[in-house]
Amino acid sequence: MSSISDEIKIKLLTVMLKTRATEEKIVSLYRQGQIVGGVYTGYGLEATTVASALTLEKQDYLFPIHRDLGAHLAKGQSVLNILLQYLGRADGLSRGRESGIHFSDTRLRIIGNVSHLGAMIPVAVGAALGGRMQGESSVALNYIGEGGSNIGDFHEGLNFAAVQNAPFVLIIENNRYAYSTPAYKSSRCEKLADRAIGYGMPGVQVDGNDALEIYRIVKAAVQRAREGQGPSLIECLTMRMAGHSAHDDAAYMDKKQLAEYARRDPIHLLERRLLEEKIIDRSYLTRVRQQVSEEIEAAAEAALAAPLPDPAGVSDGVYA
Ligand SMILES: Cc1ncc(C[n+]2csc(CCOP(=O)(O)OP(=O)(O)O)c2C)c(N)n1
Repeated sequence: MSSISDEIKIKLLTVMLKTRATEEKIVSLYRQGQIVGGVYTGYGLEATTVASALTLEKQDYLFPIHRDLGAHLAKGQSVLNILLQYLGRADGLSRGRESGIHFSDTRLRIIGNVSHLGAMIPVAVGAALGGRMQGESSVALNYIGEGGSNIGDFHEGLNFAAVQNAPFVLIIENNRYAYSTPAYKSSRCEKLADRAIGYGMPGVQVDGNDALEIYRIVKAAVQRAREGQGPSLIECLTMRMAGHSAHDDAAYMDKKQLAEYARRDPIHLLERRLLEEKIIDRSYLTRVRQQVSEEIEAAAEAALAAPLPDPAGVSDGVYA
């Protein structure tokens, strides 16, 4: 397999840093009462979401779920659009109709999720098939939590993808908890990736905190799909480093496991690798962190100053 260029490694780190800092800003705005509705962070999942989505080309479809801000940013979404969305502004991606979870951007081929976990898997397989029917060389990349992977749509979607040889890749974000339910209470599988055997497709388990390994594995699966060799299932083994959402204090989580994963923070792991490989130095790191922080502060200022939707248009875009 081809090696990862220095340029991609730096991009991985930059988008992961931007993801973490944007989510910290969103949580802070939520605590100030500026954001209403749920805030579901991907703390600890930055390698999984960013490294997987960064393998995509422009023509590919991204189907993220509720913890995948990193995937939105990796596919080219701006921090400003994300903040306009969370703040319910008129120029937000949902025109102020919704907060931070179910938003799309069809210009970037990002299709947001509905709340029903798993329900987007067959839809994403449909997009993969639709692309092929229209003669595109596109691939659809979709995500599901380890909890959501126990739902019927998971089975139907993957079986259909396999039978149709669809250009489709599904990532299971095994972050060990589905709300307060630990993974061992929702599945007896030793590895969730082994479920792929039942569908007749490749299934791989990967360290979900190792951005470079995820990039390699997902890139190969995406390439395979693009070349007409069918779908893949990839399980990223990682850890949700906060409660289910910003209103959840995570008191039920295993403190030892959290401490273990804190030592393996995906951003710190990648920083260390790039420093060791002398691709970056400490001053570069300080600079890039500063740039990210300035971009987020400027976006937050602009989004807070942007107008809310006009109440007169409340029924616009409502079908029934
Ligand atoms: C079909 C369905 N059942 C229940 C819920 C409520 N719910 C929302 S998120 C969540 C936990 C999901 O856990 P997991 O799939 O592991 O993803 P994670 O949140 O851990 O990333 C639940 C139960 C839902 N949205 N859809």
